[in-house]
Amino acid sequence: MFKKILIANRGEIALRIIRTCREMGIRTVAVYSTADKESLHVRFADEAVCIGKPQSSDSYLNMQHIMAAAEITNADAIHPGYGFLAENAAFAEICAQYKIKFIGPTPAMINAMGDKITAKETMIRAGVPVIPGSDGLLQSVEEAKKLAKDMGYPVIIKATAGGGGKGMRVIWEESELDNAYTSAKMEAKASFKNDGIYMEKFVEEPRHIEIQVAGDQFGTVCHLSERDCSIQRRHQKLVEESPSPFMTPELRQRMGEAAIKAAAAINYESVGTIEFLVDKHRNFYFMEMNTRIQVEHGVTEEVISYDLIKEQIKIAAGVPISGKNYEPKIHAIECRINAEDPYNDFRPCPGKITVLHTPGGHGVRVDSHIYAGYTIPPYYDSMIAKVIAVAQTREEAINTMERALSEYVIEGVKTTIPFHLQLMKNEDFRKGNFTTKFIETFKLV
Ligand code: MV4
Repeated sequence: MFKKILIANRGEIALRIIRTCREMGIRTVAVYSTADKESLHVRFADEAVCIGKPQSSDSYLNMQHIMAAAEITNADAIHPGYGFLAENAAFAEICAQYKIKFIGPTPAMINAMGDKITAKETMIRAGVPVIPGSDGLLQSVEEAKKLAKDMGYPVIIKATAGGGGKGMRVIWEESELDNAYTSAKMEAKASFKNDGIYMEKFVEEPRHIEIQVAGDQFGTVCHLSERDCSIQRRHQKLVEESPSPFMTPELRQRMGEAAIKAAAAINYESVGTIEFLVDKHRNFYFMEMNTRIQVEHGVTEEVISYDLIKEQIKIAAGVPISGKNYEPKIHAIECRINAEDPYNDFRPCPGKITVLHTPGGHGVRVDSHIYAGYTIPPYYDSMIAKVIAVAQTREEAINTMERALSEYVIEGVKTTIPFHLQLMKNEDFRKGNFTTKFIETFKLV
């Protein structure tokens, strides 16, 4: 097992990793920017190294500084968390060169899933259902027009280097195609330095359901059931839950098998997630694979009572997994609390937290790095806490969440707590009657 892990991240996920390391008897090294000097991850780690100025590019994305910190502290592994360098194949490669274990998949696995067309082709070969569309990259607008006509509108154009909505265009009729083609290509080039785009049939009002998987260094792959992440706003997830209210035992069986096939197709090693779009007829299609631990991993941890960070560290250290699949017997729901003003287009609200009371009690887990007197810096993501409510049934979990949110006091900055409180009372939400379009029409009062 590793003796010392450097955590190349900040905020709640850095704390989350430090906590598991402590339980496993592994020493920890925090890295921090000058803006994060007073952060809890710096205090809770055994050692801490400043890696640069506040801008991410100068600190949490600065590979040279992070490797220097790992060298001087003698860390034998690096945990990247999520975001920042978590899906950066070049970083995983540099770790290998330094003989420091990157806690995650190999660079080849990251690349196999990072390029969406490559990923899709791999999935077709593995027998995982994908959304019908172009055979690889679009070569011309004429080709795009012909394909769209053949498939029938609406269609969607996506960037092969994309993900998370950048470079995406939905096209409802032929007259929109020229513009969409050109602007998607330009946006892809500007965002990813790769202007490759492809086309798919547009699936209307789908659900986003993802399957957590784990694979070890010996070829064993298992699934750890699903999370429903349909409640999103501008491709930012707001609420995640497990089990999905749309799930059936039969669908879970089929999606679980497909997720295992997907991960096994690239000999996946580490924990990861297969994202699926699910249409109203319960047809499901591979969308992308996240080759990292995700923000919402705690939902799965609660419903199957399983420490995913511990599993990820053990897999990286060469410990075999059992290979057993898990399914949820209880219900967990997570609300992401952001320092944003939900009454003002979710505008970020960095600043000092003057008063704080954190909820607790039966069935409540709060993963957060904030404290009274903490100043949220303006340089990073605005997520400041995740509240997870756990109960025997979905209805009870929502009731627990409502109770927990109503106890939560954060003064000094605006937060998304009022938004979540109203969402938990919404009739359609309570019925499990929602798709990825839900938030577009949800009105805050
Ligand atoms: C789609 C789609 C409908 N049809 N692809 C959004 C982000 C990127 N990962 C893919 N996305 C979508 N791809 C086809 N063929 C709808 C979306 C989509 C979406 C997906 C999941 C969760 C929220 C979403 C919000 C808008 C669009």
